[in-house]
Formats: sequence, C-alpha cells, structure tokens
Amino acid sequence: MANHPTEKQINDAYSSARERYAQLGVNTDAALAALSGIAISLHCWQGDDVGGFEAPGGELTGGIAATGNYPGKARTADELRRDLDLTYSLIPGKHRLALHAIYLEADRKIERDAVQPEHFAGWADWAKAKGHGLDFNPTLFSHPMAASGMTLASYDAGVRKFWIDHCIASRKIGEYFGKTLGTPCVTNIWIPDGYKDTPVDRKTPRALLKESLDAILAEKINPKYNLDAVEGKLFGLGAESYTVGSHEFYLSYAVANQVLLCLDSGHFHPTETISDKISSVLLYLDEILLHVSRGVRWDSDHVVILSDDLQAITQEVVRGDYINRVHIGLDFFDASINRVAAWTIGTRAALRGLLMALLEPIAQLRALEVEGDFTGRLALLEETKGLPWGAVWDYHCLRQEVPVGNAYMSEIRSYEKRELAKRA
Ligand code: RNT
Ligand code: ZN
Repeated sequence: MANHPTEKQINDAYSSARERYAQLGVNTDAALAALSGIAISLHCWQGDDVGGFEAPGGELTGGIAATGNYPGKARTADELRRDLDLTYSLIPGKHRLALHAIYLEADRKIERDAVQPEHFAGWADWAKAKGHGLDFNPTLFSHPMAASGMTLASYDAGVRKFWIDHCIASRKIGEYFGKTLGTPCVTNIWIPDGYKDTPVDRKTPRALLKESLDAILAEKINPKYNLDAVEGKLFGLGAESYTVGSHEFYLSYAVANQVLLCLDSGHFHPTETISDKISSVLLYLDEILLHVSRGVRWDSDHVVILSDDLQAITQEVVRGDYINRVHIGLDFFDASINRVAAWTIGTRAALRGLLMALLEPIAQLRALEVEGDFTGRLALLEETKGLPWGAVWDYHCLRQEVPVGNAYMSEIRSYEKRELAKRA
C-alpha cells in the first residue's frame, strides 16, 4: 500500500535516526534491546467490557462502567483468546495477560469462593503454548454478595468471609500460573467498597479491610510464583464520598506488609499524576504494579494514548532504572470502538512511550540539572520531542515482524469482517 513506508525507507530512516541519536550520546540499538525485554500485561477485560464467562453472567457493578456497544465482543474464552492472538500479533515484543476471576472456564456454575486452578487450565495451556506470562485479579464486584457495595470491608462477617475465601483461592490460582509458566503472577486485589454519601464512621470499615487483607495474605506463597498487589482509588460511581481502600490506606498497608502497591492512573484527583509517586514508593517497596489508564475528566478508563501523562510515567520508569521493579499493566475498557484495536492502540502507545523514554539523552539532561542549568535542561527536553524516535519505532516493528504504522488496521478490519461481524 502506497501510504505505508517500504522496507528500504524504514531502514534508511533508521540509519539516519541512529546517527542523530548517537550525536546526543544515545545508542538506539541498546534502547531497542531494552524495549524488547519489557513485557506489558494486557488486561483481558478490554475484550468483553468486563463481562466474564460466569454462568449466568451478571451486570457490571462496583462503580466502574464500560460505555458503548461496538459489535463483536467476545462471548467465550475461545473467542477472547482468538481476539488476543490477533492483538499480540500486531504488537512488537512478548507480552503478558491479566485475567480476572470471572474469566473462568467451567461446565457448571462455580461460586467465587470455590474457584480453582483447574478452571483456568485453558488459559494456562494457551499462555504456555504462546509464551505469555499470566497475572490475576480476584473479582469482588458484579455479584450478589457485593450488592451492598461492601465486600472485604462489610459489617457482615459472612460477606467478608466469602470474599476472603475468594481472594485466598485467587492467590492459589496465581501460584499455579507462576509454577506452570515459570514467571511470577501478580495477583492484584481491588475492591469497590465505599459509600455514596458521607459516612459517620470512616474508621471501622478500614479496620475491617485491614483485618480481611491480613487473613487473605496470612499464608505465605513463594514470590517466585505469586506476588500480591493492592490497588486503591479515590472514588467510584455510587461511591463518591468515601472509598474504604483509599491511596493512603493501601500505601500504608503495602509498606507495612511489603506487598506490591498498584497505582492506577485514573485513581487520583484529575491533576494528580502517578508518575510523581513512583520514585517515592519504590524507596519503601521492592516492586509495584501500574494500571496504565486514561481518565478523561474522571476515572473513565479511556484507551491509553501517547499523552504527556503516559510519557511522564514511562520516563519515570526508565530514568529511575525501575524496569525490573515496575510491572506495567493496562486498565481501560472502551466499548465504543473495535476492542482489538483498543488493545493494540493502547499497548503500542505504552511501548512508544517507553521507547521515547529509552531514547532520552539522559546523561546530558542529568548533567544540566546537577549544574543548575535549568534553561539548558528545558531547551534539551523540548528538543527531544522532535527527535526521530518514530523512525526507531518503525524499524523496531519491521524487525519484530509486526505491522509498521497503522497498517495494523487493515488486519483488524479484515478480522472484523471475518470473525467479529458473526458475533450477534
Ligand atoms: C477499578 C480498578 C480495577 C478494575 C479492574 C477491572 O477502578 O481500576 O483495576 O478496572 O479490576
Ligand atoms: Zn485499575
């Protein structure tokens, strides 16, 4: 197709980009080698609007919402895996998948507190065959036991016990994934608990949540197989006034118990960024999990794009030398566009952000900063935005045998006709 570059054009553009970067002391080959080693955890729930495959499937609750009704959402695990296979084939590198407990496979109804590794054997077999690591999330929403809006922080001991058992069962599934695939599974706990209106007791639900988490994490699991993470947030739909698992709650909990903290970019005040938190948190924790998302005016979970916010996150990960300590997961769900395209665009954006960060003339920037030459620092930072990083990205895609530019759209369009259109 005439509107995509030829191999020669890509190679030529790369050679001149490589020279340009070398003038600034940046080795583009080393940057690409580093990028190739980063596995992003794609979130399964973009593929079906956080529906899952429980029988019977329920309505999405918990104060999160997928809006839109673009045709073709996956109705079964096999359909979801086919969609994911196409997605991974359009993204350079080897990447992971984050599952939620509601994506189990069973021929009868399995209660959440009874989920077992066997219900995820189909996923583990697939992941093993395709070379993906797996991550996991217990699902504490879209369920009658979460109807009150409270789960692990409920005043009802029976409700708490049910969800504690679900989370314990989830950690065992994480352990199974880690053992089967030879790469640790990050099992991330997020709960929706909160109040729509101002409570008079902010203390007791938090004390109950702490007690529940202690019970869930009581059994030690080898971190070679499973790593536990906890995810806080500011508010949810219907829980505007009080969220039990706030940032301060989980930051404290993670530090005190040395579990991973999950920072979701949509879970803070709109002008507050997670990029500024990474270097603080990693002084006190070995590892963290990110949920890279894009809130538009609120925690809306739009598809990740190459925004300033994303670049600030990737810069922090790279500049801080944190690549091996930060698990990068995605968390968005847009049902108004093609779901395979949503994954592809969002993941490619995250990788492009990482590449831009890996290509920074960081030695020079640091020297300017240490010298106190903030004028020079600003000038060079602005200059880097116009450097030919796009030529390096195209070359990377070519070498990794994935579509260059938005040529991935023609594959997605033909898949849409061939497969998605048949899903009524
Ligand atoms: C919700 C949290 C959580 C969910 C997923 C589906 O606000 O971000 O991570 O998006 O578990
Ligand atoms: Zn999240």
